[in-house]
Amino acid sequence: MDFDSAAKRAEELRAIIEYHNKKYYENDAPEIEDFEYDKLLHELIDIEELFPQLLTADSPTHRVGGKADGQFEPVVHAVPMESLQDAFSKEDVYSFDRRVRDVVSSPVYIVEPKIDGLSVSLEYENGVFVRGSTRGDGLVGEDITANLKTIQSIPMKLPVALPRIEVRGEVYMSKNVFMNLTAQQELHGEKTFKNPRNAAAGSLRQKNPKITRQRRLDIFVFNIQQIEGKELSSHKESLDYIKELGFSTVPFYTKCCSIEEALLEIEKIGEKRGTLPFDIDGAVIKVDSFSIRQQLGSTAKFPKWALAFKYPPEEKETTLLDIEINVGRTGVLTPTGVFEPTLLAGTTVSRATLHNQDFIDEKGIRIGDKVIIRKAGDIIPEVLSVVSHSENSVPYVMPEYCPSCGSKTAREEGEAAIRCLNLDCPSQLLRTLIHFCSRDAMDMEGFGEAVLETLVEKGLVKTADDLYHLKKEDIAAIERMGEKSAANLLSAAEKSKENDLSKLIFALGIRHIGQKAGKLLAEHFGDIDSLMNADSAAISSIEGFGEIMAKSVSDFFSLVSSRELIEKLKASGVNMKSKKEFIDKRFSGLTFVLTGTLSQYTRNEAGEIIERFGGKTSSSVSKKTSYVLAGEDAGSKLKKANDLGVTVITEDDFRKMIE
Ligand code: 0OX
Repeated sequence: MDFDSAAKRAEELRAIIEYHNKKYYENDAPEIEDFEYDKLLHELIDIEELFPQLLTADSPTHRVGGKADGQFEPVVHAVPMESLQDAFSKEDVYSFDRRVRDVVSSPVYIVEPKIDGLSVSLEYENGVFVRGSTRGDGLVGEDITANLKTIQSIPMKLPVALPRIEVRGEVYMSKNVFMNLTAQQELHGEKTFKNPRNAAAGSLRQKNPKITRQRRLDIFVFNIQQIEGKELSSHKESLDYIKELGFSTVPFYTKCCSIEEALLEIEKIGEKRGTLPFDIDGAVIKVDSFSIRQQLGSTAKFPKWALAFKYPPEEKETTLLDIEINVGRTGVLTPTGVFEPTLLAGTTVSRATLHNQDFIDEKGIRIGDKVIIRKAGDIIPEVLSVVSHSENSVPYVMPEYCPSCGSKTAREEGEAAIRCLNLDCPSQLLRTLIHFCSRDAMDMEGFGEAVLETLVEKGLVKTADDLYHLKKEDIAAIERMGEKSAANLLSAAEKSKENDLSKLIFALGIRHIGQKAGKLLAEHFGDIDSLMNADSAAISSIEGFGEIMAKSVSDFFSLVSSRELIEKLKASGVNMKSKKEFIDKRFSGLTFVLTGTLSQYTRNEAGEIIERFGGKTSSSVSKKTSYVLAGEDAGSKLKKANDLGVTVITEDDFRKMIE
């Protein structure tokens, strides 16, 4: 490479790396795999080594991590949290060993997995946890003590009251927790995290520790940064000691007496990789003896006594046999690639989402293609690229008609998704029911996906209301469902009738309306009728509601099918009122008489609204009557009101009074 092209490439690499740094460290939303990022960084390091005159003071190769972004209090690390030098080949490992052996003749190494999470420091004084912080740029991190306290495996008090100890570990989210979180987020139409590492990062940097607690993070501790009150002379000894203190230490750390042994251990960890319940992105080799570590010292960026061997993400070639279309709860058609089953990073992969038409077009994916697949963040399989098309193949186009109900599909402007517009589409029904019964919605225990699928297949459930009319014998007839389970389901359905209105609103699965919005609507309107009759402007006046949410609610209730469902649920005895005390008592001390035929409310409904606002209703008109609400064909009561000079109001007047 000549100087000019090296200079050009270095400039380009710096711009690309800075862009991805921002995405990774500050937005928790990386666009490329760590492995690809590392390769870019190493390409730049190589150029800077070859042409030192190209090195700039602000080169990303000088930085070890992200900048603290000021959301939390800064913490200056007493002992810098160094990063690790990366190795991508056996050759890199051998040259590390040679550098170590320049200083010591037969080094002992410890090999441990490199957990793919976020490095944190935990400080204890007199055996009590006093502060926890992120690594930040290695010198200054952020105080996240409150969030770290939600992690069960971090001891708040140590069995030995050491005057001072600071340990370093990696906070991670297990693959299982990540899958459940993703499923929940998808169900609620929320944005999902790309991988467990990003989910852990997003959860750890929450301003509200309650959210962090729900995310069930965990930690592996792998280093003592500083300690007073105990002498330790090696890494192995220190890991054994912190285990004794009650920390969850990095698993299967192994002593290796030569670099060959260390390489074998790295290979062993690599083989386990796909089957572990947490993500690892490599293995770390560390010199065991602290005195030799001291002799070796550090460069400006990393210790010379440790090396991170990075495993490449496993990639495999397979054949795309078919593209299946699933219709989601909101009617979105999602294409799923079906592959020749292939063993990849510990599990057999036969399906992967192809996201949408844009993704398919960008990659040029066609049925019959030879494709390269890999697991993003080692969990979710994805198509990386197309190797070749099969003979006579044609570009894939998403269906114009819904594969489930045959209705026309459409792509909304500015959206990547294609939707089925038919709200009664049966595919949407199952998703709708799963959501309706879920814990945060109507919380109907036992009505899981499999049970609901059978109930829908057998034609026993066509709307959410049918769940309240199931008969014990219908349920008991389902395979593996005994009388007892059937009884449990019926009682779960019965119990859910008492739920607060907010849960019902959320359960209806209105687009853009999550749990919190459901609560706000319930508290603001008090009952379902007031909400159903509210127009978009009244809804958007609620704090926290924008026009899109408001329109979504009014669109939903303008559909005959939605209103019918509400009426049916009402008739089945489902609670339609907010249990939160209604504080607006604008009709306090007023008495209303209702007469004639009302068109917008039943008499009962109007009466309930008046009472909720603190007013009273009476059946006869007197001088004490405050208002007569007169509908069509009002007779004697209207006349009496006029005779006594009592104010007569129309339904429209009434609507304005309660708005
Ligand atoms: C990990 C991990 C990270 C200690 C001193 C320099 C690097 N992600 O699992 N870092 C280290 O070592 C530090 N060890 C690990 N296992």
